[in-house]
This record gives sequence, C-alpha cells and structure tokens, in this order.
Amino acid sequence: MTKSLTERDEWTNLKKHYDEIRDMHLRDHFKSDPGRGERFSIDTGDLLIDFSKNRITDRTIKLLIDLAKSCGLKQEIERMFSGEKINETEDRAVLHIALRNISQKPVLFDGRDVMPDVFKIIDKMKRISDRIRNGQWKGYSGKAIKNIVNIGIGGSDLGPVMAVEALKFYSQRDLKIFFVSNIDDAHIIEVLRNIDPEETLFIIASKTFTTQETMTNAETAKKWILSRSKREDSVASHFIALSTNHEGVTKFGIDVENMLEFWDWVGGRYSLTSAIGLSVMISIGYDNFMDMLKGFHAMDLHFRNTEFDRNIPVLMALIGVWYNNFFGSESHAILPYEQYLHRFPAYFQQGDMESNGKSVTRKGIPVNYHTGPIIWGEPGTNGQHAFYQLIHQGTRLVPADFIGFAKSLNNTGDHHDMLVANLFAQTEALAFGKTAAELKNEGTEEKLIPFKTFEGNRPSTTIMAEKLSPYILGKLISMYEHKIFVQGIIWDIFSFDQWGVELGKILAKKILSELNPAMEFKGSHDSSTNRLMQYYRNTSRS
Ligand code: G6Q
Repeated sequence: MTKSLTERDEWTNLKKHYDEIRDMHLRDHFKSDPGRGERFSIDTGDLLIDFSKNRITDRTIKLLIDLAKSCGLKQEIERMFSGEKINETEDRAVLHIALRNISQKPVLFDGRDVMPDVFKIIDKMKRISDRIRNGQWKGYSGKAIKNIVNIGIGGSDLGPVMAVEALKFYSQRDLKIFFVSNIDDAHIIEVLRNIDPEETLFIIASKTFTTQETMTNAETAKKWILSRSKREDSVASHFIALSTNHEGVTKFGIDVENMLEFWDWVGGRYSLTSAIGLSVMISIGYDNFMDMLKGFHAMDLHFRNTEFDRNIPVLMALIGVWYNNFFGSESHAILPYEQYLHRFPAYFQQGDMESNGKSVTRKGIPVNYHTGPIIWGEPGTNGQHAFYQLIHQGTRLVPADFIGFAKSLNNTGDHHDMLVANLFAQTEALAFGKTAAELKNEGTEEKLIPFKTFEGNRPSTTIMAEKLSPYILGKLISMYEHKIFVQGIIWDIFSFDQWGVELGKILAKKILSELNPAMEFKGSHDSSTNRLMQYYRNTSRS
C-alpha cells in the first residue's frame, strides 16, 4: 500500500528542510544568492514569472518536485489529458483541455474523438455571435439586438463575467453585456430596469438546466419579454440556451436551434471555453475568442510537456503547498495590477476553493494536513489602500501573486508607469521590509520605530506579460487551472466534484416550503433556525 502523504520520506525531507530554512529572511536569500532573480524566473517569451521573492532555495524546489513525483503527478496529468474518469465520485472524465485544443488532434472519451463535436459547437457559436454582432439577429419587433443578458450562476456565470470584463478593451462597444446570477430579485430587476425588451437577448447558461436561481431568473425574464411583446413566439428570438439538458431546454420553450450544447465531461467551473463562453465571443468576436483558446492551449501544452523544474503551473502549485503545509499560511492572494482583471480573483476563488476545499483523500479517509487555501484579492493599486496593511504588518503569512503588464491598453499620461511602479514597490517592500536600524538612520522618532518597522520576508510571485490580450488571458486562466489540479494531486483529493454545495441546496428547498405563513409551522429545525424562520414568517408579509 502506498504511504499517506505525511508518512512519505519526501514529506519528512521537506519538513526537515523547512526547519532549516524557516527563519531565513528573503534579505539573506538574496544576499547569499544574488543571481536568484534570474534563476528563479521563467520567461516563456510571452510570460515572465518571477518566483525569486519566495522563501525557497534550489533544494526546496528539488524536494518539492520529489514530493510531486511520489504522488505520481506525471501519470495523473496523462490520465486527465487522455480522458480517464478522474472525477470518480461523479464518474466523469475531466476534459476541459479538449475545449481549447485548437490543434484538433484527437482527444478520446470512451474511445470516441470529441474534437468534431467541440468544433461543431464553436462553429455554431460563431454563426450566432456573428449574426448578433452585425445586427442581423432581430428581436420580435424587427430591431437589432443591443443587450445581451447572461443568466447563470457559479461556473455558468463567474467565468463569462470575468472574461467579458477582462477583454472589454476588445469588445464591440454598441453591444452591452449584462450578467444576472443571484436569486435576489434586485439583480435581475436592476438589469431589466434600463434596457429595451425589443433589443434584448437572454442567454440561459446552465449545464443542468435545473439550478433554482437560474431557472427562476429565466422564468422572470421570459415573463418580462412575453408581457412586452404579447407574442408567444418571441421566446424564439429572445432566448438562447447553453446546456447539456435538451429536454429541460425544450420544456422551457427554447428552440433546439437556439441551444448550444456541451458535455458531461466539462465541469461547471472549467466551462468558460465551452458554449458557456458565448457571451464572451459575442462581446469580443470570433477571432479574439479563438486567440483566447490559443492561449489556453499553449499553456495546456506547456503543462503537459515541460519538465517540472521549468513547469509554471507545477512550480506555482508546489510553492503553494510549501506555504500551505509547512509555513502554515491559510490564504493566498491574487493581486492583478490591471483594472480589467477586477473579477479574476473572484473567478479563481471559485476555481480553487470549490476544487480543493476538501477534507478526505481519494480513498475517503480524513486528511491530516491542510488542503486548499482561502483565495482572495482585488486589483492593485486599490488593495494597497485597503487590506495590504495586514499583508505587510499583520501576524499572518499571506503569499501573494502579483500580475502586471508592461503596456497599458489605454496609454493615458503616466498612469501606467505609476501603476507598475506600485506593483514592483509592493513586492520589494513585502520581501525586504524596513528594519529598525534603517528607520533610526533616517532619524525616525524612537517611540515610532516599532510601528514603522516592516519585518519583510513576505513572499510573492510576480507574473508579467507585455499586455493583456485574449491570448494572454487564456494562458493565465489555464495556468491557474493546472496549478489547482497539481495541488489536488499532491493533497490526494478529488478536485473536480463539489459535494459541499449540495446540503445547503437541499435544506433551502425544505425551508422554502415552510416559509409561507399560511402553512402551519411545525418547528422541526433547531431552536436557532426555528426562531429565524418564525421571525421571517411574522414579518415578511406584514
Ligand atoms: C461548478 C459548480 C457550480 C455550477 C453552478 C451552476 O463547478 O458545479 O458552480 O456551475 O451550480 O450549475 P448549472 O450550470 O448546472 O446551472
């Protein structure tokens, strides 16, 4: 029987190594190893990843790679790429890599090449998005579509929102793209308030086509269109479905012609490059969308084919494990210095936390180590004026990724130089801090020295590219996806299911039926939930 993670020699070796270098300051790492800025960075030609401001040495990387090897990482990568059902608890393959396989080399699932189906859907997405973009898709009154409302939640929302925002610079400006996800009616009502039904197309994005939030919002949207158009047939020209559920889509009244399908082997939070990305293609056009897929594919190949010591997602994952399991850090910040990426941290909050927020191994045994970190972040420089204080001087270690670009897309005055100067300054300050002696030399008042001292030794990774493009966005997303995969393998957990989301859904259904004050209240819950429900029953209709 293979040993559990913490029983292996590779783990013990890391633990010993940790004890040796845990107190070593990044100042000393750089002093004793002046070339580390060069050596611990990877330049792929279009991405520069600088790992050097991490609390690592060559030996750390070697030992982490030994650990990865002991987990069979290479074989696990191949299992994913070759369509094995690695999502065992749901009995599913995990083949999002096929969705962006622009090489069109066969990808087999159950002995069948999925690529012809993938490209059939991409072609259909193109036909639809071209018709919308050039004004040929008309609403019930003959007006061209100007507003697209994507109704979906979780994996059917966060990716498209993030990518539409990230690539706004490349968007067709006379089309407005909105997203409705929350069951809270404020979300849909505030979107519908200012748009004209004659010019509005709804995309109902739901893999299952049963999700309560999405179906409720979709019904509200349908009523809104029908009440304005007074024509049953207007659903055909105002609704598109993205789903795996033909029956559900037809039952809702959407013509199968206007349905774009995807497949069981596409997980919700990995579905951005499936039909779920239709709103992105409508916004930026087919060519840009394909450039994004190219970026994804390039990183997929890098991940599959590069030795671990130069493999970006592998190194990011391993360094994450180093902090998570040896330094005991609890969270990981993603800090893009690019306003267009303002939803990027939120997207990977789901991507990472839903994937690796697990506490039993693949054999179902409780783990005796921490798994996925808490992912959070906001764009710089905003975060600097908000939460960076804690990263600099708080008591917790918060490893952070800084993402920046050499060129601005908008090029206004000195904005961009200032933005990037701030990024570099933050990583420098985090790493090297400011000592009491330095403060003294500067003449700082004695009593203020403890407060103004920056301990430093706060790790960060910096990720740079020339500019934010569809291609680079694809690369960055794929990089984080594979990082999550690698960590899941190391922690021996199933990264592609999400059973933790289920219990709340089931309870919400039960509670919903008990909230109606006209129904007798049985008080069958705990005293807290009973009290809250009674408050609601007494107050909501008063
Ligand atoms: C993602 C999850 C989850 C899912 C939503 C929406 O991996 O499975 O976020 O995407 O619950 O599901 P539907 O697309 O089926 O509506």
